[in-house]
Amino acid sequence: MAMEQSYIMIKPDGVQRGLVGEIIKRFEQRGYALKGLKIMNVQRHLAEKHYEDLSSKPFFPALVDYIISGPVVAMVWEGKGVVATGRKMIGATNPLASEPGTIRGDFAIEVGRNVIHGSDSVESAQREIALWFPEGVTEWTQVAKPWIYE
Ligand code: DAT
Ligand code: MG
Repeated sequence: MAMEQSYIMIKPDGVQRGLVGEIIKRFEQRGYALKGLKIMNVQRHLAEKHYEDLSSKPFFPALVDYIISGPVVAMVWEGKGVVATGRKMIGATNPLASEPGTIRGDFAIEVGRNVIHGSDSVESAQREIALWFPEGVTEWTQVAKPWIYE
């Protein structure tokens, strides 16, 4: 059975602030496997599509402007429970409500500059991975798996 995957994206503020290594480190150390990784400038239509469920919200235009304001790091991480656990590692949407120890709780203050995106369900993860990685992701086997999974 294929392992669960999540779409994780370091937003422009996270890239500009030099948090890429720190964030990758946390997912690697947890035991998850990196299957897709690229830095890219985001076209407006891609940002709008990614957040299409929020298009009626008053903050939608500012959200899209923020996502296209600089390069993002788009990633696919794989492993047991990665969607829900990734969300826990990321913290609450509003960083002021994020627990210390989470990425937003350690590195952010404002909801409009909250450093990182993580898929909120397995279904959204599949949609987002198809959207951001239409070329597909890298197939490789994590040989450390028997030391991470029983
Ligand atoms: P999350 O990123 O935690 O999945 P979301 O999907 O509800 O949160 O919203 C997507 C992004 O939109 C979020 O990371 C920051 C922005 N956002 C959400 N709620 C907001 C609000 N009330 N005011 C301003 N920006 C908001
Ligand atoms: Mg969301």
